[in-house]
Amino acid sequence: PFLASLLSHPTFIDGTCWTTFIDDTPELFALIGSQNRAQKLLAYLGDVAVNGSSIKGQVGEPKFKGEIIKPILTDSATGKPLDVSTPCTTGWKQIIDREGPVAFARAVRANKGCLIMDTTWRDAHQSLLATRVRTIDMVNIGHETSYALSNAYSLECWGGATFDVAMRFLYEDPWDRLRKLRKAVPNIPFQMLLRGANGVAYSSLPDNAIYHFCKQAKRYGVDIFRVFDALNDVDQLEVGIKAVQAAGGVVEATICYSGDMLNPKKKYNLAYYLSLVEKVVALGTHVLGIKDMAGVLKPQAARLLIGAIRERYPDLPIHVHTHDSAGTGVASMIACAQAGADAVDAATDSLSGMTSQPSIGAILASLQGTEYDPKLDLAHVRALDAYWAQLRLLYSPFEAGLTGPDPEVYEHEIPGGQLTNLIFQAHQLGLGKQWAETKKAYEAANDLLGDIVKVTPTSKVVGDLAQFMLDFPASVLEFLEGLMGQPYGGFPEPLRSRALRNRRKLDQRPGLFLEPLDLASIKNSIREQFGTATECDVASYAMYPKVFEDYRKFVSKFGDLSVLPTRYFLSRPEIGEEFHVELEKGKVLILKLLAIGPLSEQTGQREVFYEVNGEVRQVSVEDKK
Ligand code: 3PY
Ligand code: ZN
Repeated sequence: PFLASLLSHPTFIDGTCWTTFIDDTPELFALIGSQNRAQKLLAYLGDVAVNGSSIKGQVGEPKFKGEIIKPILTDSATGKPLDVSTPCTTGWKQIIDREGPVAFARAVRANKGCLIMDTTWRDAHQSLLATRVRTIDMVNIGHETSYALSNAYSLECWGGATFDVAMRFLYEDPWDRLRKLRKAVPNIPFQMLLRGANGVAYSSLPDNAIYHFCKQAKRYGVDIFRVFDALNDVDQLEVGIKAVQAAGGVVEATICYSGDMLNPKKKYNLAYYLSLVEKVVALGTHVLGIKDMAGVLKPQAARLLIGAIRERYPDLPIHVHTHDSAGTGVASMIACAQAGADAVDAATDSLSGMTSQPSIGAILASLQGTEYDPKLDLAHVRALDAYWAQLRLLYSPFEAGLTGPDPEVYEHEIPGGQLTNLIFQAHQLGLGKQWAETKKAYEAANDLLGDIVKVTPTSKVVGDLAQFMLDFPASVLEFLEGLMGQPYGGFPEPLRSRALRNRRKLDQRPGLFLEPLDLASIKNSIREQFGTATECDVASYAMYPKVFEDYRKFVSKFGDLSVLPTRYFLSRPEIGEEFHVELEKGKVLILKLLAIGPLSEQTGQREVFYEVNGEVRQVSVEDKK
């Protein structure tokens, strides 16, 4: 009967794709294996009840345990609650679907205000909550979102780290997420982050894999593909661009912004960016993306950069991405809008700020009534945020413990997502000092690598080198400090300065800087500790204080073992075996191992019996096995 109803179902006959079919017609599948699934679910719940969750990265319990209250959107025309039982069906996606990517780009450019991409479903939680927000929590607010953000440029909801994390830590299928979200929000363009020739992975894949991936992504719901390369390597970027073109998606080829364009001493200047834009445009992009992954695009630089691109390419839509790490995100996005950007990124207020995107409410309020007005209903956007405010607390076990903006990002340039991770690690280790050092090391590692563009995966390269530099082996640090003398030709620079950071540098023999030892007080201290002290002891101590102390403690406990034949020093005798030890001239012990007693459960010890010069003796020994 199942097969019969399946085959006669109109959607099936229709030829609608299989997976969507399963999703759209759950009633047919409800019974299959439902018992099996319940059993498995119970097994999971039982496990959580006894052992707690084993989701990686979870620290403690959620701060929010009540029922999540869903917001009610008010129809501004009637003042009545909006009916959200079905999703909103009008939005920018209609233009993409009906007229294609080129027409969409033209319409975006012709649009008067500055549009908003909402990052709440991707970058915001990737940057603040370790990418842990689950599909169900987005689906549950899907219909409301379709109304509140119906005039948004796009909803970023896929790609970046979400793909990996969904499977690895949340035990979810990212494709299933895409399909479910698509169903809940049919009207707003869905945007994903594609790491150029790396796809959503951390290094290059064969071209056919990228083409295949983009085809599926487009098919199951992605409309706009933000394609970047972590080194702004145009050849790498081209693979992604071509793959999206082949899939029929909107190409948002993206250049990554690094450093400080306003500083003439820095590597990446306006000419560099303009030449990149020229190449990207030549490859055929529908929209130009500017990706400020660390949040270092200062308002003044934004004005200059966007202004210059706008002047050269009056018809090219420009979409700017940023992170609010320094606290200047809102100001920068307003500057972008004023300089001619067509869309900027923002996140719901409760998941905005710091390493996430700037607050959508703040940007809307700032642009409201101006010629750049994004034309979103502020009351609806606030209502959505009431939901996310609860969710932020529900996901509190994944908070990184950020406490405020970090304008030092202008120096260390750590991308938003990575900054959160590094802070989290430092907090977990309880190392406030280490955190300051990590930032400095990151900066130094970037310089050593030639001041590269830093974003996944190159940001990890810099981060890993920085960790390594924090942990230079002691011998290397001592050598570089000058404690072993001066090498011919001097020390290697800039390695020396960067490795030593705040440590001193000796450029003469180290002895010149050492305080003389107080030999008499060393002798006293040895005598106090161990009863006797000779000048030789003092000399030993001066060379190896710790080793000397450990040696003397051992001797205090076991005596002088130098007289013990090596055979018995290294292994135990057989039971009954007799052997001799000459303690001093003429003073010989005749020893025989008699027995080893059973392990005492109470003390964890065993009694060992020896015959010493004809007498039975016993010692208690802790069994360390
Ligand atoms: C990613 O690649 O995941 C990023 O968010 C880069 O900014
Ligand atoms: Zn980002």
